[in-house]
This record gives sequence, structure tokens and C-alpha cells, in this order.
Amino acid sequence: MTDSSPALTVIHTSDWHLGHELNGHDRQIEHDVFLNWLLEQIETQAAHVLLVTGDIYDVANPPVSAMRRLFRFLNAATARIPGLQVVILGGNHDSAGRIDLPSALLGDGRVHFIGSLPRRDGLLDMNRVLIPLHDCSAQLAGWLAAVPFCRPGDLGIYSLPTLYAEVTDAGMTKADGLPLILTGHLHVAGGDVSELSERRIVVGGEEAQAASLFDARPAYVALGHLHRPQAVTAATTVRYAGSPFPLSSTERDYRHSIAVVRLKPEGCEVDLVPIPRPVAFLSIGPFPLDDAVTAIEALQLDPAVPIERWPFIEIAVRIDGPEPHLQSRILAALEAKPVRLVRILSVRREASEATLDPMTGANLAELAPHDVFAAIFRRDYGGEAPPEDLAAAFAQLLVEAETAEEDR
Ligand SMILES: [Mn+2]
Repeated sequence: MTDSSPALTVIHTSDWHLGHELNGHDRQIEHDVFLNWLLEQIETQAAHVLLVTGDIYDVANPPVSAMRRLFRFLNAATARIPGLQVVILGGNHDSAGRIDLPSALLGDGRVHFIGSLPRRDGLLDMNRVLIPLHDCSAQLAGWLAAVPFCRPGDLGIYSLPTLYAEVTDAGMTKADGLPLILTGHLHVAGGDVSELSERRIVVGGEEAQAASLFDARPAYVALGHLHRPQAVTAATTVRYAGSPFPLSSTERDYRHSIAVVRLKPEGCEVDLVPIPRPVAFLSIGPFPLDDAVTAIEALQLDPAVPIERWPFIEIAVRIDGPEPHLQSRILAALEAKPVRLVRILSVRREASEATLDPMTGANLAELAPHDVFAAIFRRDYGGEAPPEDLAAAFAQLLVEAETAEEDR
């Protein structure tokens, strides 16, 4: 075949976290700017498919405003772009059942919600996992294998490797020479994890999956979960689309983008299109307290900007000992400034990553359950890390506790 016009153009985006709040500040303006921009991109890139790989909402029980925002966007997108197909997958922040819910209304239409792994009698329901994709002349032009985030209890007789092997086999058979897109919401080794906003995922005691889950046959593997847009080294093109904007201060330097994936007979081409950022993310320090206060006072900011667009700010203060007035002095300096505080970090002069003991960490919100478990084990029993079976039991318990909390 010599025709190099794309058979299919797919916009891959992820981790929208609709309903997100950053230290109590809402992100609705940023979501609106992103969704309006995305609508234009779908049109200008002449996309046939919009794919969102999980964490569409920030929490399992999202506010009505977040659900309304999604439904209005889908309505506008499908009305404005004739023939557009949309696939939305469940992530670990989402309630699988809540994501699945609209599919009862939508049936085999253009919008697909896959919150939980489609199953029938314990086995994968390939009729629902595999979604046909059509080009602008409504010709079948490819297939998409919809695999949402899988909790250990969702896998049944499968492991992730056997699940992906079976889905890839069935997808390749169905595709019969047309390109296959494989999807997932999981942490694949080699991906870059942000410190704060991606919850740890543990499957069978394993923190991250190997990129060998994906072989060379799919034309493109679309992943969600990590918020930094990035490629994963694997046998085929594997990408995290990343989130539309920073969801924690550790993500403020990411170059957020959407991936425009053009599938051609000879392979796939990916263009990253940077997402405009309507709200700036500032950071000061780490400085000694006096210098941090001076730096805040020196900020030149436009007072006419509406409050919902005020920049976010993180302040890092270097400390030698107790600083009882740290918080109040920083807050006082910020008072007259049109900025929204995300967090104040106290950085000890001597602190380094290697010597940081999770049990004496200053901030409870930043402790990971595994590290606390390992530290308590070391304290009480000395020396080594917890034995494998105990670690696996703890991992299982943690997943159950988190799942129970989310599904409430
Ligand atoms: Mn996630």
C-alpha cells in the first residue's frame, strides 16, 4: 500500500481528574479551558476517535458538577464532530460501576464507557472488550481493546500477563490486518511516578508491571495512570498520555500534552500537542524563612486576574530548628498577594532522601502505607524488610481497604 494518509487518527488523553481540588482550590476553570481546547483539537486534527485512559474523575463519588461537565463535553463533541467515537476507561480513582453506568443507555453507539473489565461467566467478554473503529467514510479501519484499571479481585482466573496475552490474541484475530490499539490504566516499570498524586497500585504484591506485557503486534498501546506524558520502552509504541495539567505541586514542571496518534498501514506516528495552561504554578525556595518572606513580598502579580485564575504557589523554607512562626509569617506575607497557596514545605538542612525515615517524616499526608509498614516492622523486629508473604498480605489488605473506601 502506498497511500500514506492516516487510516485512523486517535486523540489519546488521560487522567482528567474532573472534580479535583488542590488544597481546597477548585480546578473547574482549568477543566473548562482544557475541554474547550480539546474540542477544537478534535476538529483541527480531524480525529476519528477520542480515547481517555482512566481517572476521568478525581474520586469514586464525584460531585454532580464533574459529571455534568463530562456529559456536556461528550454531547458537544459528538454533536460538533460527526462520526466521532469516544472511549472512556475506568481508572483507580474511578468507581468502575459509576463509569459503566451510562453504557446501558448508550449501547453500541459512538460513546463507550468501560469502567470494569467486561466479563461473562468468569471469562472475558471479547464482544465488549473489542470496539470497532471507523474512518470518516464509516469504513471499519481498526480495533480498540478496552482494558480499564483492574483491581486484583477483578482479574478472576487471569493475571495481568495472561489477561493482556488473551486480549492481544483476540484483538489481532478480530483486526485481521487492520491496526489494533491496546489500552490500560496501570503502572508499567520505567514510567516516571510523581510524588504525591498517583496513588500506589499493588497487584499481587507487585508495585509495577513489566513492559513485556505488550508485544510487538498492537500498533499502539495507550496507557493512563502516570501524570507525566511519556513513552515506555517496549516492543511497540507504548505511551502515557499524562494529565491535562498539574494535579500536585510536584507535577508543575511537566509538559502536559495530548497524543495525536495517526495509524497508517506502515505503522503509527505520534504528535504531542502541548495543552495551554490557564493558571500558572509558582514555587519559591527552598530559602531561609526571612528570604522566603522577602521573595513573596517581591512577587509582581496582576491584581486584576479573577480569583479562580490566581496562580498556585508552593513555598519551601529551609529550617535549622523549630520555627514556631513559620506558618504565620508565610501566610501574612501571602495575604496581600493574588496567589493560592498549595503547600508550605519545611526542608531541614541535613535532610536527604537516603536518610529520611518515614516514621519521623513531618507530614502525615506524604507517608506511603508501605513505608510505614516496613518501618514498623524494622523497628519491632530489627534489620531487614518484612518477609515476602507478610508484605503480600499487607498489600492485599491495603487494596481491600482502599477499594472498600472507594466503593462506599
Ligand atoms: Mn490512576
